[in-house]
Amino acid sequence: MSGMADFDRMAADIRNWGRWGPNDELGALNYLDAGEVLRGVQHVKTGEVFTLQIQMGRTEGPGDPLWPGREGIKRQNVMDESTWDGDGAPQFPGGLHYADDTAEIFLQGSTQYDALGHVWYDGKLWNGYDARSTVEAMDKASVLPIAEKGVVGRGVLIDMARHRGKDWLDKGETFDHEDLEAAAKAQGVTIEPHDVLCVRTGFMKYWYELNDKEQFYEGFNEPGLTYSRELVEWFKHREVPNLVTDTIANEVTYEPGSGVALPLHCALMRNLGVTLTEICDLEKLAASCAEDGQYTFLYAADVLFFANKQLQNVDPNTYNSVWNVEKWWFKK
Ligand code: UVW
Repeated sequence: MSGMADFDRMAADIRNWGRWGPNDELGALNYLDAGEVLRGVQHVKTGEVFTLQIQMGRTEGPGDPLWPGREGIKRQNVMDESTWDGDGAPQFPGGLHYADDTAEIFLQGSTQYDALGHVWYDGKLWNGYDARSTVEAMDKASVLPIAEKGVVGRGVLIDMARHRGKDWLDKGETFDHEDLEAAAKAQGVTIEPHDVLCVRTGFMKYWYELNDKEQFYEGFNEPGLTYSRELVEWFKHREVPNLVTDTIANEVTYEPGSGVALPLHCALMRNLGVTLTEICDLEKLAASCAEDGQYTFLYAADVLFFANKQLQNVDPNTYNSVWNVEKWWFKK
């Protein structure tokens, strides 16, 4: 494989375009129907809740992990108690004061759902939409349909780092569907059709514990899943709706054979309609799964309800345990 043209030839026939009609903007999230929500609920056993979103806008330590070229959040207070030090502050009957702040942020600069139209090649997005539909605002396959639907179903965690006896995988370290199956077997769990597939590499732990941006970005090449025709077929036949990881881009950055960057963004997102959720904190969830041996849970994510724009921050939560089902909330 020498480039995207060859890649296209190899994967062109493994597509879900048209499967949910010519106007579809949800792709494989269509698999997550009401029955799948109820299937997920069956895996709530203890009522523990794990927030998978990383903290945004950290100023201490290495800050927030970002894809190279993106900038961190710029937050500023526009109203606080000092606003009332001078004249001109708003006055309310009863003397109310309040604080407000604004933020300028790359919406890809924290835990995020990629809109299905986020990545493309050859002038076509998911379902065959014209790539020109992304100009200025994303008219097709934006994050809006994902926010309108919400993402709820059975989640399964595959802890690849733990499976390999490591705190985190190395830069450029790869694994594939067979490794996922082997890790699942070792964990005593089965990856079932329509599972929200969460994969821990430990790379977010590495980011925070290394606490050295220069070293982190040197030879930037995240660990992760790597492209093969068989792997793409596996995702298609397993009908995976959503891939969730603790890396910035959910796959090894450069496919080792060809050097092609992020081929799975194309093969899974653009061609199969698999939604990608990136920069998640899977540490506490993984520790809990290892402790009680339960690697399945109810997964629920609320995606920012933006008008037809790109890809947004989210707050994906998992619920791992029973009777307190009424405690789970889902906001969109
Ligand atoms: C790119 O868009 C390059 O990566 P990500 O999907 O991680 O935001």
